[in-house]
Amino acid sequence: MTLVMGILNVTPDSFSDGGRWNTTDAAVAQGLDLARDGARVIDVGGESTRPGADRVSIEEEQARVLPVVAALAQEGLAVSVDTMRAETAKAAVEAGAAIVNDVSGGLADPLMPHVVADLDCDYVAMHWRAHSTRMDALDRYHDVVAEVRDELASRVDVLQAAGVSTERIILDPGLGFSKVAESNWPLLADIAGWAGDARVLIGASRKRFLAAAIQPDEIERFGEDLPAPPPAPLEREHATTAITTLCARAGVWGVRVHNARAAHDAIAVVSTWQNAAKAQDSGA
Ligand code: PMM
Repeated sequence: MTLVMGILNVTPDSFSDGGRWNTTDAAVAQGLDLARDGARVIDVGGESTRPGADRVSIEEEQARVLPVVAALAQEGLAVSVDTMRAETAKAAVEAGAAIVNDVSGGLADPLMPHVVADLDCDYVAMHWRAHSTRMDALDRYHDVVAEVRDELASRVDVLQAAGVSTERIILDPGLGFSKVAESNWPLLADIAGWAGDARVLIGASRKRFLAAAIQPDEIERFGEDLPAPPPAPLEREHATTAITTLCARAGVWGVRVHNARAAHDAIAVVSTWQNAAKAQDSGA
């Protein structure tokens, strides 16, 4: 069954939840709430990756994430650490994290594959081309599905060469990272094929590319047809749940979401439906 990874951004500036869980106590409370709502993994990040975001120092990143990782692990929760830095990954695993979620797939820090190889953890390799300040300049593809697959496959080669075992690697197409809105849909449409070969994680929650799909053409106000404003992050929640439902049906390993309860329920419905279908098939 598809697993829910709950997003816990301990940052002042993430696009959807920035600033809400800015202190250790607030972040830990939110992590516990996510788990109560059905998240099986809590993904703790201390550096925003929204387009245009500047990097934070390693000291600041670690001060944000390590106490939260340690507290949640102590509560018995499975924790992943959302970091591009090998040193932070190592410190977080030592504090109890079970997964390193590296949005750069090891590109941002050349030490990452070697450090992860020596740690007892899983590793999310996401498709990525550049840091937030440059990623929108690198969003051109001839064939987005083939290029993302190839670029990720070469990251897997590097990880394997450093000694990370294949079973430890989880793949993520990196929705919204160096991708215009339309580039994300062929990747999603192809996801069942990926999910057949490897564990796949999908992070679509409240992202901008969803806004374009659900945007009404116009709204009527005071008897006039006006262009509708683009749906804000919180207004993308139902679209996120639709993506979760389709991901569950496609057999993806996990979805990274802000609203764990919505994802949990969508996945439970898919699973119950699929079990009924299987029972019908075996009875036929
Ligand atoms: N997206 C964000 C951050 N971390 N990690 C993975 N593996 N996949 C993603 O798609 C991903 C990520 C950016 O979204 P956020 O600001 O809501 O955390």
